[in-house]
Amino acid sequence: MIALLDYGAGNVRSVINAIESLGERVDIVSGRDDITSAEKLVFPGVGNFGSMMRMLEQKGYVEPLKAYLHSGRPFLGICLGLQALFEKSEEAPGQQGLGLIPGIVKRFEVDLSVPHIGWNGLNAKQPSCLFSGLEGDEKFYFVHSYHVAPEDRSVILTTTNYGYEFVSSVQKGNVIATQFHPEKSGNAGRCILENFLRLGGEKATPRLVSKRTKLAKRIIACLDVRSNDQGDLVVTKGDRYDVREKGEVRNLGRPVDLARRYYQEGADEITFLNITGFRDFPLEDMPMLEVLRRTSENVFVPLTIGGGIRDYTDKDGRTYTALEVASEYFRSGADKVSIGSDAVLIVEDYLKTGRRTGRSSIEEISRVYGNQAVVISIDPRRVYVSSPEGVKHHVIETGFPGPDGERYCWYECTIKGGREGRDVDAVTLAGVCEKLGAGEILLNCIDRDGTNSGFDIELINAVKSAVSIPVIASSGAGCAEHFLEVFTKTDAESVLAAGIFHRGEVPIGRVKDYLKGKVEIRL
Ligand code: 1PR
Repeated sequence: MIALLDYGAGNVRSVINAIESLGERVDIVSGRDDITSAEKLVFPGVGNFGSMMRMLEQKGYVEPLKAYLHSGRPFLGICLGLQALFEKSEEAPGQQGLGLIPGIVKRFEVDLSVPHIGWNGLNAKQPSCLFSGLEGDEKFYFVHSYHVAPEDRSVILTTTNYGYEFVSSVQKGNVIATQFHPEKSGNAGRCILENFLRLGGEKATPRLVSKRTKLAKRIIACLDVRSNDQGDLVVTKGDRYDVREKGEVRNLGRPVDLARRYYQEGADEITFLNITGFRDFPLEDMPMLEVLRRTSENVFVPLTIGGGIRDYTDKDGRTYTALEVASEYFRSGADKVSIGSDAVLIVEDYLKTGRRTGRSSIEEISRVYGNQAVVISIDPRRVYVSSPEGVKHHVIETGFPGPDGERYCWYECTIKGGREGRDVDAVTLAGVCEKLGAGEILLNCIDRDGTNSGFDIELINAVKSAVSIPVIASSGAGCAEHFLEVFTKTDAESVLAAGIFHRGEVPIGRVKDYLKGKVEIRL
C-alpha cells in the first residue's frame, strides 16, 4: 500500500493511475496520522513553493513529514515534492522548506525559455536500484522554473542539462526525489516508479552515459472535441475552424480511443480542446471530465485541456470561478489548462487600464497551480495592410502578400472559436499573458488550420520573439517536412497537429522517423 500525500494542488490522479497500473494500491493521506503510519510515502507536488509549504503547515503535516523522512522508510518526492526537501526556495523567500537536505532551490538563469518544459535526459551520478531496467538514453518529462542546488554533492542521483547542468534527482537513504515526473514519462517513467515500489533491489548503473542531455522538441497530438448533432462526444476537425461538412459535424473518432492510440504511437503530449466550451459550461459538460479521467488511466504523458476556462454564472445564479473550473480539470487528470477567449478579454482589460487585477483566470490559476499549468491558446487570423503606418498593432512584413498585393499584415486575435475578431494582436496578447503568469503559448492560426499547407512561420517567429516562455506551433501540418521546417526556421519548442494524425495521412511514428537525426526528439 502506498500513501499518497495530496495537499490539494495539481494532478495527483495521474500519479495514482500510474502506480495502480503497476498493481499497487494507493491510499490518499487525509490526516497527520496517515503520514506517521505510512509504509511508503509518495509526495507529488506542483505549483508554487510558498503556497505548498503554507498548505502543509495549515494541515499540520510538516512535523509528521519531517519525522517520516528521518525514519528510514521509503519516500518518493516528485517535482515540488523534491524541492520541499530543501531549506528554502528563491520562489518564496522567507518560507522554510522541510530542510532534510541542506541547500536551496534556485530559479533557472538561462538564455532559454523558462519554464523548462518537455522531455530531457538524465546523467546518472551514482548507482541506484531506481535505474534497474533503464538503458540510460531515455527521456523524462520535466516542467519547472526552479531547480534544487544541494550543498552535499553525495545526494545527487542524476543531473540534466538545460543551459547548464542542474540536479534532476536526489537520493539520501530511502528518500528519493525527482524533478521530472515519472508518472508522465511513458514507459521509462513507469520503470522508475516500479523500481521505487520494489525498493531494495540490486543497484544498477545505466549502460549508456550521456555527457550532456538535450531537451527534445515535442510532437503534440490535438483533439478538438464537441458533441455532434446526435449528441455524441466526438473528435472533430475544422477547415479554417469550420468543422461541418455537408452540414454535419465531422466525426473522426472517439476522444479516449484516439488519445490512447496517439500515446502508443509516441505522442509526447495530448491536448483536448472542448471547442464549444465558450457556450457550454464545462462543469455541466461532464463527459469532457470523464474523457480526462478515462484517458489518464493509461495515457502516461502530459494532458492539456482547453475550452470554457473562465468565470461563469449558471441559470440559478451560482457563480463558478475559472479557478474552480480549472481545479476540476486538474482533479480529473489534466496537467495543464489552456485559456482561449478569456485571455483575449483579460488582455483587452489590461491594455485599457494598464493594471493587473490579480483576479483574472490567468493570475489565479497560475498562483495556485504554477505558471507551467497555464497555457494560452491564441486563435489569430491575418489582417493585411498596405503599410505599417498608423496601424497600432504589431505589424510584420510578409513574404506572402495579401489579395491586393499588401506586403504587411498583423494577426488579429479572435474569441469564441474564431467567430469574433477583437482589436488585439497575437504578439501583444502573448507578451501580456506571459506578464500575467502564463507558462506556455499554444499558437494556432486560423488561415492555416486544416489546410495541410504548412505552418505560418512568420507568425511563429513574431510571437516567439516577444516572449520567453515556450511556444507550441499549431495549424497547417500536412507532411513530416512541415515539422522540420518549424524546428529549423523558428525557435518553437513543440509542434501540435491534428488532421494529419486523425485522417491517418502521416502517423506520429513517421514524423518522428523523419525528424530523427535532424532535431532532438524523444524516440
Ligand atoms: O475560447 O477558452 O473556450 O477555448 C476554446 C478552444 O477551442 C480554443 O483553444 C480554440 O483554439 C479551440 N477552438 C474553438 N473552435 C475551434 C474550431 O476549430 N472551430 N479549434 C477550435 C481550434 C485549432 C487547433 C487545431 C490545429 C491543428 N483548433 O487546435 O487542432 O489548428 O489543426 P491541423 O493540424 O489539422 O491544421 P475557449
